[in-house]
Amino acid sequence: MNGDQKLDAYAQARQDFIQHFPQIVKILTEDGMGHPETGDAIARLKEVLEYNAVGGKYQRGLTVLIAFQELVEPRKQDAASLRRALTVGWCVELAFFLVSDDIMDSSLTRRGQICWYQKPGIGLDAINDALLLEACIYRLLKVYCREQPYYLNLIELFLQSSYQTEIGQTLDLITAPQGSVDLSRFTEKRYKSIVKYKTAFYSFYLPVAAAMYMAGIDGEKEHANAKKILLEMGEFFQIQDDFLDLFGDPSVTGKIGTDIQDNKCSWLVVQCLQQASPEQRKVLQENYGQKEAEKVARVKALYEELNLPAVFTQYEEDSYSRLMSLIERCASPLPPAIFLGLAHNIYKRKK
Ligand code: GPP
Ligand code: MG
Ligand code: MG
Ligand code: MG
Repeated sequence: MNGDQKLDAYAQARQDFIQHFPQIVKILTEDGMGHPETGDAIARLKEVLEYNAVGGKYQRGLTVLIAFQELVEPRKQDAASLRRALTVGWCVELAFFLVSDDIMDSSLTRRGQICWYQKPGIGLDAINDALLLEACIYRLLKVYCREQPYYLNLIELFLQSSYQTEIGQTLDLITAPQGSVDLSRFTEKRYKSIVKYKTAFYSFYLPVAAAMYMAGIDGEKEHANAKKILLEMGEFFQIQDDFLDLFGDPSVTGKIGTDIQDNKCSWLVVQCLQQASPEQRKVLQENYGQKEAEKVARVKALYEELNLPAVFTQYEEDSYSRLMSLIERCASPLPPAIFLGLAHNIYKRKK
């Protein structure tokens, strides 16, 4: 495939993916909608799905579909198999973590709109909405994949990935206690553990691993190799997310950053501490983890003094080369294109 055809393959997959959403909503709501006892709850679920599952990049969900198409022989890609791949993609995309993450991070916007819990009349009821979204994953898997030999593998994969994300969120939260700035907590080592668990498993390993199981690839060695590459990509993806939290354009990222206010162990603060003089460390100590706009601006100015945007650009280059050599070494027996396509989508991203 040349570059243009590759682009077309992505554009086509994206269109198919988005077009499958009404079917997802239908399956999840058709039995309950007219039900005298639960009809009102199902109507709420429909609203939750439509507000929270659409409008993102569909990076995770599309990865399932594209990896599936690359792993399965074309003659075995019948309409029903493709529908299952689309559905599993939507299972990854349901984003139940994002709804609760925004509550925990006191965020204001996501995907260019107000966070669900910030909507008037929603508030902490959003916690239950996130749980409903999680339950939808297993309802969809049951409807579409119950008869498949990989059904149990998929269920275990989703359960395991969710657990790992929750462990990651736990590390993220306990390293960022409200109102207690302790800069010694923000080490590179802690940073790597947080991002591996909160982001890399769910956003990178899960979608590719799901496609592998669907293609009948369930060997430990194959999964371990893919995981090595995907966890590295996930770490880089979260470093970008941390960079964009402060230096991205909210009209492009669709979200207003909160990491400084939230006292987060962000890649930026870890880099800052590695370079800061004792005076600069004091500036950080006095201004980090607080909501006042002047304090946030002071931290940003410190990051700029230390040239962290340039440090990030350099890091991005280095990380890209490391990833390319990792793909050369570990992709086999999977086609490297799966990983190269993903890398292509995330490097130099602005959202
Ligand atoms: C990572 O941190 C986000 C999460 C752990 C939510 C996970 C969602 C998945 C689908 C895995 P973050 O709080 O920096 O994310 P954001 O910047 O998007 O709020
Ligand atoms: Mg967040
Ligand atoms: Mg978070
Ligand atoms: Mg973030």
